[in-house]
Amino acid sequence: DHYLGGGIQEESHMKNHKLTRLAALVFSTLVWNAVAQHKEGITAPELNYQAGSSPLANTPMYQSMNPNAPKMTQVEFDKARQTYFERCAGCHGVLRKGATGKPLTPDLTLAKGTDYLKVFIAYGSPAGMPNWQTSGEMTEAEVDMMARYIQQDPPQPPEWGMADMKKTWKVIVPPKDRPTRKMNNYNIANIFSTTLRDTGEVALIDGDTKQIINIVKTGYAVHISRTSASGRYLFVIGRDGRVNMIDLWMPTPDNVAEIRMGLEARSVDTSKYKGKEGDFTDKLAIAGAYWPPQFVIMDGNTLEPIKIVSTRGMTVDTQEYHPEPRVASIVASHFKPEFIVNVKETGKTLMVDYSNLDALKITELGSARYLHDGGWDSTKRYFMVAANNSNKIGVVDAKEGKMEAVVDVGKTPHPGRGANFIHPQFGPVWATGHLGDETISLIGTDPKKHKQYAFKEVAKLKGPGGGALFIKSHPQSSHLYSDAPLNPDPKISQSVVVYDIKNLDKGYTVLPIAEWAGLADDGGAKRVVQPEFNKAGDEVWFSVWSAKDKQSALVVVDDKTLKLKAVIKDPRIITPTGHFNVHNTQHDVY
Ligand code: DHE
Repeated sequence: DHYLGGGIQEESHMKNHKLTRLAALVFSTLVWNAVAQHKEGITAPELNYQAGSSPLANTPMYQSMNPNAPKMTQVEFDKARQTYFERCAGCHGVLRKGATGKPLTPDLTLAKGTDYLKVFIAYGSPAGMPNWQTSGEMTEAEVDMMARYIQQDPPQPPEWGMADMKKTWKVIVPPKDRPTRKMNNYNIANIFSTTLRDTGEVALIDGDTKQIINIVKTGYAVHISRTSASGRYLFVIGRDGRVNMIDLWMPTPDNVAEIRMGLEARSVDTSKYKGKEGDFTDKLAIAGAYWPPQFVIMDGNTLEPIKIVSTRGMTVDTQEYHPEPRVASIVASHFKPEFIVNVKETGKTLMVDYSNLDALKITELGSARYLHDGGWDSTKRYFMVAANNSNKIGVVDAKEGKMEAVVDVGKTPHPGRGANFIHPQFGPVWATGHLGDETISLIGTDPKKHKQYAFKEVAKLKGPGGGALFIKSHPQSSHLYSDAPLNPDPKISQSVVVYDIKNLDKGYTVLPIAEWAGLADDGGAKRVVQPEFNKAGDEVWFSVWSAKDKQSALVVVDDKTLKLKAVIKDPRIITPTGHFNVHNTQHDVY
């Protein structure tokens, strides 16, 4: 259970403590009300999202003792370190340099002292620090231990270089032994790769028949799947930095290569450029790590690591050194042989030219902190990336290699890859929902025919509440779907809203997805996550995500009628979260 996300963690930790749960609910509602109206501070959904457990909790680390820090026994230190990585690192950082949460380095904490820090940990703060003691999550003794721990020097997890990567690199089926043509009858362009988060697997599901084709072992707490440029290979990354490469041409699609490229990671993609500078279809893969802060470029056929690049460096605004700038979203440019690598803590977008890995050229663009997720506009020229702590969307022009604009949006934008559609008045727009408020921001993306609206927030739609993670549309659809799995109200987190693109003023329709799943009444959270279209663009798939020991499902909705089309239930579908349609992921259709 160490790797459960914040939201689900809340569910399983508290099931035996009804009172505690009530207190936590009251607290989250209070915090929500206190901060939702302001752009400062963090709301309960944001906290639930970011305070996920780090896989570094069990990694041996180098530790120096600070003679000025309060005494701790080795046992206390080890226990506190584990708690820190399970509960605190997501917000405060591995080296405690701060991100969503405040920096907690000894130069700051020693001056505050144990008593002050204990009050803060026990009671929390309106800016979003949880009340660990009064919510019943930590005892007074644990709070005291954590207050002493954060005055010690932060233990440093190990680096992970070429030799470590090579040791974990496996070519399960070498290219010469792989099929030379598709050896199955699946319509592979319509396969869905569904994350089974807590079993460390993906389910490959036939989008036509809705049958499970295979359950493939991957890294644990799998994060995303991406399709290679040809559509033949799937790349999957786990939170533990394990990359799996799945060949969809095999009689039963399965792993053909694997590597661990870091100790903690979230992003992977493959080269997509084909043009006058060469054909890089399926040639290279790239993965980005949270720890160590680095990305690696690999052979696209075998995952052999070729080039590792550190992201440590200066921040975009104050130009201070940051020792752990995590790699967030990565996309492959269609305009140039480039990967676009977004670095969280430095607030920089790196355009990595992969045409000559012996003379690597990187164009560094500064936008805002902390870069997270994003997607292309409909022309795939502009990459729209959320700078979540700054409440902004950075617009990267992949053709010209420059920052086109930085657009103010709502509180803590979280687009996933966002949604593109033609707005009746503003022309082509790209949309994002928000974790921190109930709005959906529409940004104009057509500088040619709709210049006055281009790269400005042209409208805000009102949704049911914050806690939104993913939004989706499709060129064949006239609907816009938005989830809110982290909203504290189960009525909202267990449903999605749909807007009629031609009639946006009419507001939204609610689809009770979790109810439609018809799951057992087992108290599971049943959070509805991530709308994803099939290849034809006439069906939308959703995960109904409950804890590991509860029933979950996938629900398929008919896009034209907005009626239930199918429910996929199977004992193997455990903690489904993201699901990625091969065709739409291959061609960046969203
Ligand atoms: Fe994600 C995308 C990081 C929690 C499901 N998530 C991403 C990306 C990053 C990221 C950097 C962009 C990858 C890219 O495009 O290359 N996610 C993080 C975190 O750091 C965070 C906040 C905490 C953590 O501990 O991991 C986090 N993410 C979650 C969840 O709790 C979610 C809902 C469930 C889960 O599986 O863990 C979740 N994240 C997703 C999904 C995507 C994603 C489904 C891909 C969206 C897409 O459409 O491409």
